[in-house]
Amino acid sequence: MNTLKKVDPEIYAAIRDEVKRQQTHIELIASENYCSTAVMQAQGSIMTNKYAEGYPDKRWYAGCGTIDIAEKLAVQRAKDIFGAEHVNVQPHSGSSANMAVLFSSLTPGNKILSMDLSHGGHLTHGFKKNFSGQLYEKITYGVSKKTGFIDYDELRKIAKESNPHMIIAGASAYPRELDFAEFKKIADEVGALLLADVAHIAGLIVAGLHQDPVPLADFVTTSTHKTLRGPRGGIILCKSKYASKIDQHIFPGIQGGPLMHVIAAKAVAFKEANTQEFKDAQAQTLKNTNKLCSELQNKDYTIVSGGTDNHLFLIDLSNKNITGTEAQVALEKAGIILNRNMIPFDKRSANDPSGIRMGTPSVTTRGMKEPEMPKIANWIDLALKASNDDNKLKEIKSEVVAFCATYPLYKDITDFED
Ligand code: DSN
Repeated sequence: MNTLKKVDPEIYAAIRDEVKRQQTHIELIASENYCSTAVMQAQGSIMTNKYAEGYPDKRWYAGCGTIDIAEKLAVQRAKDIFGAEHVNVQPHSGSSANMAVLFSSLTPGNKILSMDLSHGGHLTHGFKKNFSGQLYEKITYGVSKKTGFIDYDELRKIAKESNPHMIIAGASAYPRELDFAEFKKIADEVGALLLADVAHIAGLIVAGLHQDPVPLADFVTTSTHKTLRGPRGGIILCKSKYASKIDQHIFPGIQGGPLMHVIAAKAVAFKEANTQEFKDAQAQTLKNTNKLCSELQNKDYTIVSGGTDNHLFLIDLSNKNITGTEAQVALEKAGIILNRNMIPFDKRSANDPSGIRMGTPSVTTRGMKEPEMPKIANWIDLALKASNDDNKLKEIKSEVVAFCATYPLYKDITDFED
């Protein structure tokens, strides 16, 4: 990055320091991952220079020949890994993908039945300050207070009482498998459209390790950078009958020129996802999450729903004399990165909730396996117990940094000079 260093030393330094941060911390944010160098090379390419409004072979500007090759590859590869009838790879994010689906099928005032935010739902599923909550009426379902699992009987009851136009199956902080077949049954019973937002679990679905909504749902959306391990972005999968409506609602509906460098990077990620190596990594993610979760359970931490079926879990800290925010801050001082999170039926606010969320996609990509999970659990436990002791947190951090050095990350792109 010598050119960048000369042109903009401040941004150069920020990137250099971020590389160091990623290399020296244990990353447990469930929605993050480390994409490959090949993905970043495509994303950092000259495709950023090209305007390509429209779709392959139907562009508004000249000079889109090579751009079309990239977008066609991205679309075909996404179809291959998900088995989808139609794919739009242009959404700039998972939020844009959801916006286009909602705009394509609902009119303002229509009802959306989606998961309560504090039970694990997402902002774009009808949160009052998000476009989705401003334009549509949100009705919520949630998890059972007793089990922490989605209560499908209650969901059916709410659906029958409220007659929603659309049901959204999907979550940002739900540690259990989503029963898409049951969602589909309920949607059909009340004549609602079904949107499956699989942002968190897309990689697991591609690997055949989670129930697949693609044959069932009218629309499936996902961001591309979580378990899927691509560049930051989104895609929409749908049945052929919705193809032109979806395409029009992305462009010209809510977006202009597609981010062609990102679409090229998505194509690379989808190629990588179509390998045994990717499937093995997804299986290892499940093993690692399960192991980390049970280690913390053995250390007397309360796990929401009693465990996990996927890449993440939530700890309820309400019996631990520490809030989610305090835990997040203490853990960062110890070199462990995760996020505070509301837990179902939380008595505290979103700003300082009772829980923390963690997941293992990043540490798995880094090469860590089950034997490493007790070490991480131990550091988490020590840091939470010493949350007010900066010296102890510093001591833990030095162990974490030494540990991380044994799992090299982005060695091929770290020719930074100080
Ligand atoms: N912000 C993401 C997450 O952390 O789950 C969801 O989009």
